[in-house]
Amino acid sequence: MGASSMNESAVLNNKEYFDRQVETMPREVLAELQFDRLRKTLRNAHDNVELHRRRLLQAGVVPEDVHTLDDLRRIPFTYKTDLRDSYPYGMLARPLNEISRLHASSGTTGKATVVGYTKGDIENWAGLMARSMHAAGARANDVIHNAYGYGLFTGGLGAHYGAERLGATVVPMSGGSTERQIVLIMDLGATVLCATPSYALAMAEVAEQQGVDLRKSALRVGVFGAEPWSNAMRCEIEQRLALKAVDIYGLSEIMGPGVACECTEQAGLHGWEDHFLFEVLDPETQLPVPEGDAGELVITTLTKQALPMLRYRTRDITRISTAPCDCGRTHLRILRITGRSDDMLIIRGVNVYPSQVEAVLVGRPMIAPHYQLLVERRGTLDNVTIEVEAQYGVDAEAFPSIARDVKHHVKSMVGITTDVLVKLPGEIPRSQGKAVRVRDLRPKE
Ligand code: DLL
Repeated sequence: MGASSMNESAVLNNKEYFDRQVETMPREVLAELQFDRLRKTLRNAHDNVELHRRRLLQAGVVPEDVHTLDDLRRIPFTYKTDLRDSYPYGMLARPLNEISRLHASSGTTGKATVVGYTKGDIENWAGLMARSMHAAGARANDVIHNAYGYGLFTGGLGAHYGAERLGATVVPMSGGSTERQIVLIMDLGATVLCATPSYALAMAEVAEQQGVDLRKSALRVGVFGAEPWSNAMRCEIEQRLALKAVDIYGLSEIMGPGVACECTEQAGLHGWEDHFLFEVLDPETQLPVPEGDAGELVITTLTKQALPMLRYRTRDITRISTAPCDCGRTHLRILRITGRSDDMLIIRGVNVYPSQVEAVLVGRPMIAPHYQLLVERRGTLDNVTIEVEAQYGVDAEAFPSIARDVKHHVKSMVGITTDVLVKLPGEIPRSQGKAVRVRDLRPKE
């Protein structure tokens, strides 16, 4: 059965968008489906994308050589730089007249990466987003307030199409105009909020300042992602907004949001294995790590037409589990994305991700859950200053003891010595999309 016909049957058989046959498929059957789709993907990539053909040739692999899923190891990797180098259309496996949409991510350096979708790709994406939202607890009778940015970023339109496919009512809000977002959440009776976790928190804060209690809103579920966030942050958001906060993952190079999403068990994000192959590799040796160990997530698409990706090096660091989930879904779980390997700081020999510091900060007494890490070079050593913010009403006299408390806990729980600067309420910039957690002032090498 093709992916789109499966989606249709899901809609027809079950008004609530849950495809039991696919989502609870025995893992052996899932592996057969993956293998079949991998062969087709390899053909598509080999026949239609010069870069993949050349790489496969160099590796001495023709698509027919792949006889089991383990043969995946023989397939060369694809990197973000490949997309940049073939800017804008060099990696598309379809001519432009078959491409119905483009998205792009700006990134911090160099040219944007452009990604393309056929009509069929958009259909599959909407289906996977609807599946993700359903797993998160959203239903056809929900009002979904979508505060992911609309435009070239995949968040806005990805969630929008998913919400429509689910059969829900979607409010296409995009990011920004925070006061207005709050008015509309209350007035339109939104039951599901889609946003980055940092923006969800910024909304809670603005609402509190306006004297609006979002805990009394109809919000029930939050579908939050696009940036790393800690469990401490989840607890904070759940408490401030009185909803169930669920983690959603994706990246534009692979599709956009909906590559993986938590179910209501909140015990890791189900990676949708009928559409993607997931590996976790040691970034140095490029060999698989034992299940449960941390490594780099590498993804191969199985159904993408316009932009097939072979072993894409996401740079995202995570762990996976194939253990059964209490929800009954058999698709593996990604156990939270700790961060990107590019964001890893090495402070006097200790590897640290901003999210590890966040886990210590959020929920500590007298500080608000907003922070930035300032990284500087002092002599030959890197130095980190953690900028935290005092909660409203905290006396400045308490700042030195707050700083000592934070410094002590970061040292004992993360293992790095830092400076801590306590700022006044509201001084740390709030995000409307992906939060900036690190300001790196080290000289560029
Ligand atoms: O951020 C797609 C998305 C939109 C996902 C809305 C979820 C919700 P990009 O802009 O291409 O796409 O950025 C992808 O963001 O490689 C991760 O580093 C990071 N990321 C995305 N989701 C999560 C998450 C979208 N749940 C990059 N946890 C990825 C941690 C995440 N990091």
